[in-house]
Amino acid sequence: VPADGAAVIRINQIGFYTDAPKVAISTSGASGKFFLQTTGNQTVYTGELKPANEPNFAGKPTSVADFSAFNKPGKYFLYIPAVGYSYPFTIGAAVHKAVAAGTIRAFYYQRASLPLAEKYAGKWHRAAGHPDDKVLIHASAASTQRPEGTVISSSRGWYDAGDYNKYIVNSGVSTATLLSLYEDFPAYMQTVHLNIPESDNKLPDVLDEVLWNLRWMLTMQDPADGGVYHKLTNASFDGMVMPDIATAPRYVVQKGTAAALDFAAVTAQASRIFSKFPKQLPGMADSCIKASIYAYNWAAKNPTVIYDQNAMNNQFKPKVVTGDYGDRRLDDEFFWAAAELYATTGNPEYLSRIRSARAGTPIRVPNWGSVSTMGYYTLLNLPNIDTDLPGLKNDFLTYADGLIAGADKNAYQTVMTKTKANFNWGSNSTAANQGILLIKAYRLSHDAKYLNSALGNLDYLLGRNGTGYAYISGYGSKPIMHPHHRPSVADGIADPVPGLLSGGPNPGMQDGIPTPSKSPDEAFIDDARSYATNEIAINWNAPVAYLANAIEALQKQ
Ligand code: 9MR
Repeated sequence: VPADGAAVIRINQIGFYTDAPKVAISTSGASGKFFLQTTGNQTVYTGELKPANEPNFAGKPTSVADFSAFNKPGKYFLYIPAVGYSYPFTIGAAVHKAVAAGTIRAFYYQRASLPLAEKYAGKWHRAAGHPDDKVLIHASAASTQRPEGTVISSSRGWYDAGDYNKYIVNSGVSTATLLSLYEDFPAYMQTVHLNIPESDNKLPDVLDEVLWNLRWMLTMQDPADGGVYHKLTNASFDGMVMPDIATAPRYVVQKGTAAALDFAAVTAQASRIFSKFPKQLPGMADSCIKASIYAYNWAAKNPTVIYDQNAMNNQFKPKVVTGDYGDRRLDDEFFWAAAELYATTGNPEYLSRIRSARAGTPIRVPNWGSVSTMGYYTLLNLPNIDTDLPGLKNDFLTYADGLIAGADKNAYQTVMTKTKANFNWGSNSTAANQGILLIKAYRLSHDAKYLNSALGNLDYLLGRNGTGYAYISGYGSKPIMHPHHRPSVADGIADPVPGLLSGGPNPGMQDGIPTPSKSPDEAFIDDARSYATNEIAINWNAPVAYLANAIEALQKQ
């Protein structure tokens, strides 16, 4: 038996729910029989490999091992005689519970301004980084009340990614995704224990984690006018060092429309959710909705302030060369903010703005720069949505149908592997965000095809893919080991910080690091220098946290 079965057989390395679809892919294109065996090499199921209708992007045929019919819990391997054995996996209930919780715990490891105690962080305990209690107003952000060089305090928050900066646009969409996870599955999220410093209080842990970032976000609003600074950043990226060693000056830079609107959206949503916890968080819901309206009104008065880092650097010193998140299209941000404000306040003025914008605001899988569907998600949860926005449910399900059409034909049998266009910077977050959209479609329709397709994308992220990696650190038999993540590189510990989703295949090679394959879904390298394929980021972890936890929640019903 050849020894490379585990490399050839692409399978969710964690496992399968007892009664859910169970599929593995052989990249050898082998035909003939496959066998499901126990760890004691007893065959419990025999099936026939079927060729996939389409080759993979590299032009190679694959074959499909479908063992959905087998539903006895246990630990198994797949065996294909010409190929060998797969990695082991589990069939049973709650198979993704641990990895799902791990993807939220990952946010704890991203916390700025806090030492990570061994009690919570395990071997990845570390000193606090970035107190951010003496942050400078950058020349681009100077105002009469806060001239250049004014010192403000803006501590807490999550580090954005492999770098140590804090960007409002990206923070907004990440925080909102975790808040939606709670909002959509409150009962299940009560059962998710994260072992974080606040775990003993009366709030669900996911909300405690969100608060670490939300409290930072609130400090990014200029109290004088409601505008929101685009980011809190060094002038340039730190070296690959631990956060407490990274002590370069920190700035808040110019206010912008996208920042104000993403801030307005997430604070409106937070207000709605935290209003349910008045005893635990007195005043929080109130502060959030005030901050939200203040920011929205700033944006309405300043609707076209694009964050253009080059233009800023031509005018102001010091030059800032960290991530820009410079979105040039803002109608979707207006739409999302109006949707959250409408859902929280019921003010019909927001509804009329939503109604007049709707035709020009297509449904699509969201990302940090395209957030209209974040708004649709919230609107679709409203009890009177059929009268507020007639036809929206139908439009949404039509979009979801388009997403899944043909997914069962391609080489890996997932929505993600339908089109090459899915593979750009942060492609794994596309897989996760498609999964969220499909979960929402399932919640609207109760049609299992959407849930199964969402699960297929989780299978994709955990190993049924073009590289054979399980893309979440710390989980699976072949997890990523070298993410572009400063603490994971600098801490001297072999295992990377766990629960982090790698950006994933991206043939763009913006970092100049060659990948072993140029094929879109294989253009990946588990190398810490490869920030274009193997960085981690909060806006990638939040959707996989939603997807994995939602799937766990729905398996229980
Ligand atoms: O996720 C962002 C991606 O969509 C952009 O193409 C890329 C280049 O601008 O930047 C990515 O975001 C990075 C951010 O700018 C800085 N922190 C790390 C982020 C992930 O790579």
